Amino acid sequence: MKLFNNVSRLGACALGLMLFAAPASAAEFGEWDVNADARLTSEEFRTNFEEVGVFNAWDENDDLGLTESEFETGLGDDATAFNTRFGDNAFGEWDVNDDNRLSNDEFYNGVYASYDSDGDKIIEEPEFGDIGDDIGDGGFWDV
Ligand SMILES: [Ca+2]
Ligand SMILES: [Ca+2]
Ligand SMILES: [Ca+2]
Ligand SMILES: [Ca+2]
Repeated sequence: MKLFNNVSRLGACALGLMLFAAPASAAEFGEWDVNADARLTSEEFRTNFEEVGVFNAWDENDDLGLTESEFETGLGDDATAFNTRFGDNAFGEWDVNDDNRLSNDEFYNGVYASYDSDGDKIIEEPEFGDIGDDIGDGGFWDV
């Protein structure tokens, strides 16, 4: 019985260390997946990605639209990493109505579709892995 207690205490201790080791700022799939069904819908994605604050930070004149120039300024030095991930015409592809301006909806839908690499309208955990990296320190969504 004593041995069992010691073993379970060790287990709890290891679990505590693992939780402690996870960087607090990294985006966690489990936290974004509000209803815990292992699928991120576009609504779950948008709610959480809005909190990251990219769109508002990039929208310099606060008109709720991103011009190509605001978009490029927002990316800054991260443009190369961004283009490697999404191709060099993401702005054009996301601008669905071709008015050379990304609305809120166009931006979030475009970002969501870009991470949904198998195109099934759901972000699964493997697809989410890139989001965590991109939001983290030095990632292109690090605002
Ligand atoms: Ca979900
Ligand atoms: Ca703007
Ligand atoms: Ca547009
Ligand atoms: Ca998917």
